[in-house]
Amino acid sequence: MPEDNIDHIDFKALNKKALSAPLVTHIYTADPSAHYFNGKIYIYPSHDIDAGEAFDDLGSHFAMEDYHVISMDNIDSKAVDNGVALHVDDVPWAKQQMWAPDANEKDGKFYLFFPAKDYEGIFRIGVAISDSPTGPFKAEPKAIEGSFSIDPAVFKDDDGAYYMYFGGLWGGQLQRWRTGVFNADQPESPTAFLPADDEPALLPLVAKMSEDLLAFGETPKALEILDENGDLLLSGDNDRRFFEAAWLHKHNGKYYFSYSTGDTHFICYAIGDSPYGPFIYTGRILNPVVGWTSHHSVCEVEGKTYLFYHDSSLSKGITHLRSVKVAELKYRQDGTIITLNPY
Ligand code: FUB
Repeated sequence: MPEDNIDHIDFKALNKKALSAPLVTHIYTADPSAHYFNGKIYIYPSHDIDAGEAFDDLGSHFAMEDYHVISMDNIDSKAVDNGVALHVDDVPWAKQQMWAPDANEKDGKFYLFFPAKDYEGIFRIGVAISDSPTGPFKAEPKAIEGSFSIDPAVFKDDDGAYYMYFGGLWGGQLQRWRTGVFNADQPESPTAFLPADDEPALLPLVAKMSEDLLAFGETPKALEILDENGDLLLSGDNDRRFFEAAWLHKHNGKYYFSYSTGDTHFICYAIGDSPYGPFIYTGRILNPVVGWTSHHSVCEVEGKTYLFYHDSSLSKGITHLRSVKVAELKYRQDGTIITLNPY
């Protein structure tokens, strides 16, 4: 239910038939990256605010300044806001727009990975460290060397290797890096430099992380998402191609790469045999929510799988004021996922 339809929405009726309610209502939260650390659920969301920026297709209205970590003792318990975990003012290289983060744990330390625009207006990805899953986190002085674009998701594989998945179109600037250097031409255009509709779609990136999780351990590689014939999805295949919100999880030994299709508002998934892919497009996880963006994570808690997602129902459709929700996700025998309808 994209932004232009909200005039016709009866929010009372919609909220009644909603799959789930916002986990917290005292602040707006979005882009939930959920993890199960030491028997508790930790959610690393964006913290949405109304900074008075006008709506545009570059996402200038997403002018977030800090992160709060939300924790839950179990899936039915109250969600607790642990306060400010990191503020943009405490990140030396970042100027604005603290977008979708993720976190992970290694050897008792917790690492928050986050995108923000630097002082040249270029999205980079940074790391901040804490001894606690709820922070506060201390940011590294510089962004990850060679990082660009948005929406980092850091997956730990069973062999102990960590991989970062990232990238996002339009305001996420991925299309500006096609030649390997940032293209600053036509700064107001969200769609300049995208491939033509009949060309392969832009791909998300993956890089194994260094041992200390503070750097890429290798040059990021493109993550191939193929159709049923083994061909790359096309740029004009807006219902299936990658747009933003990368996430990786494993189920029964298979790798599931999931993502948002952006302007068509689906959360889709593709399955592969390696953290590097290739991934075969398989289907939809979540149908469109109220609000323009859709962003999620998949987290296993005590033998059940949950989809953490967001919508703009609490703010009555204001696209940059979103709320994090959770619902159980179920697989069929063949490993495909049963699509959720949010209302
Ligand atoms: O929250 C800002 C941006 O909106 C995220 O980085 C995207 O994934 C979209 O949800």
